[in-house]
Amino acid sequence: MVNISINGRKIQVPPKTTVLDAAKANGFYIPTLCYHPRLPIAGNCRLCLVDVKGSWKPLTACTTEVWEGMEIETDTPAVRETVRSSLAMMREEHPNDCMTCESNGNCEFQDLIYRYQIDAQHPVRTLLKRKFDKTNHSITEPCYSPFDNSTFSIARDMNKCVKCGRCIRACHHFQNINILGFINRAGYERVGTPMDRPMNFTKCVECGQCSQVCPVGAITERNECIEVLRQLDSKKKILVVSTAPAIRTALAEEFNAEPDFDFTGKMVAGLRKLGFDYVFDTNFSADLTIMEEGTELINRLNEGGKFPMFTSCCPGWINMVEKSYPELRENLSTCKSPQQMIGAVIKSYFAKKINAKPEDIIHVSVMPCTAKKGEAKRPEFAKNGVPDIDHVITTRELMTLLKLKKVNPAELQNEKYDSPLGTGSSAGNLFGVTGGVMEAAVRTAQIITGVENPIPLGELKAVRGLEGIKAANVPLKTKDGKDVNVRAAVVSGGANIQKFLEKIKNKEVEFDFVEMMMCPGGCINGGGQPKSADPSIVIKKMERMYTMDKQATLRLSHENQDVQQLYKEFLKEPNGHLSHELLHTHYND
Ligand code: HC1
Ligand code: SF4
Repeated sequence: MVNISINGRKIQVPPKTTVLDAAKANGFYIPTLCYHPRLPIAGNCRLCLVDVKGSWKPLTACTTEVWEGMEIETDTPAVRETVRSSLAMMREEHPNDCMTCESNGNCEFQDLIYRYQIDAQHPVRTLLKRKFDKTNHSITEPCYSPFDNSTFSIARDMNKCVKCGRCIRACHHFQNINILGFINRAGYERVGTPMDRPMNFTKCVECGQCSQVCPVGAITERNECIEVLRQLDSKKKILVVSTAPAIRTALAEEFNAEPDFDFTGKMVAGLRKLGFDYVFDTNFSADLTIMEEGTELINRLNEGGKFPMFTSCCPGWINMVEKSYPELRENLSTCKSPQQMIGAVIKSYFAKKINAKPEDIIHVSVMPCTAKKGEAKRPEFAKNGVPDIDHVITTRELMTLLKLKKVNPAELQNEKYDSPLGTGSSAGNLFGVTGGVMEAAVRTAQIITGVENPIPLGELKAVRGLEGIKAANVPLKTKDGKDVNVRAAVVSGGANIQKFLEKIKNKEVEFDFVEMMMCPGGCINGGGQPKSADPSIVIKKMERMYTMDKQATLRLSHENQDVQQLYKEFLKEPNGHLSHELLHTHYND
């Protein structure tokens, strides 16, 4: 251990601890902006300065490791004034539109401005970009377009950017897609895309990991709260909401529920209180996906087809294939994602059941993901101009709606989902965590193909956990009763996906069935989830998922009675004619 003192208090910390970590672990406050517990250190905002005895200048706490006998002061007048002047400079460039900013009340920069009492001293400057006139003289004029709404998923307002660089590191470190970087120089430096193109003209997959770590409101999801509020208030249409697997665990964390408390009933009650007429479960259509995708896999094994077969429920992954790996399109399962399956079923089967026209129904899908917004807007997911999903809101937007309408789900009694699309198995719920789609598929496929000793529930441990690339061998049977060994893999996070595909391309590894999720850890860590400074939040959500599975009575997708009823009354059989029309899709050039 290393002996140090902070503000006169003697403490011991392990060697190689940074001053910032030592201070945090012992309850001392040091301001930060570019630091994020899940990202590599950058040390570029210069806010975490501390005075260290013997050093002629203040040091950045996030980049400095402790040494024996180090004497640290975190709040000297000099440190305080330096932090204040850095903040004042940033404040000078920041717009004054907190009242309408999506991050109002949940903004790290706003918190710092309050804490250090930085008044607006000067008029706010608009973002500047150096241009050259015909005589090649440098002139300066307002930036051509600081806003980028070019995708349906992500909004960027570079006027609000504080240049912390977190988004750049997230896009690089988690996804290795590298869409964002600092462009221009000196006073004109800002975050931009390659060639300063709008995001939809880049290889951005719309995962939203950049928005997850943005400390202000510079990168956010394309917010649809206003449209949803309008629908809720006007009550002109039949309002249906469906909830993704990873929403209930996220809300449980946001409302500090006990680790083994299932928050689903309270979430359903909260959504009814907001004004939705029907509350359905995307876990239902995750089970439906298992029926369709499992059948597709078994058909490919029996009749031949492209291998490895890749799952198709993650829209970030689909964007990545279409933009960067078009040669893999035929390897993708043709199944729509559970979001789009429930969308199609609501506007057909359910609409018929309640004698409504598809256009009379407004379907809002609550997702932990920003790319789901873009997915819902694909032209192939609309019929006669009526979209299967009308609005996708992220968990963050749902939190905003609950706050605006003063609904606190934690205070409500548990309520049940509506029928007939409200039953979901815990296998379907596992879709929300990396490895979960594989686990659910294996459970059902082993039973349906008649494997003698199926892996006991919860024992397919090789696909559990937060590792980026996982593999397992899964025994299945072909239709003529032959034993086959399916080589399964599970990959999450864009950086891992790229490494994995490189290995496949070089024939270093071979697989038959692969689950792909763009966000590291899967949807529990989606780009639309609430921002959190707790680095263990993903582990907590994952453990909740597994606990919910252990506690559930319905743990197999094919035993879902609502799914069985849908086939009996409407679809007839998995991969049948109507299923193909409603539940399967194609991929774009
Ligand atoms: Fe997901 Fe999925 S699990 S993609 O991670 O297949 O977003 O939660 O809803 O569609 O079911 C996300 C989560 C989600 C779909 C399902
Ligand atoms: Fe990168 Fe994802 Fe952000 Fe696009 S949405 S810039 S891919 S982190």
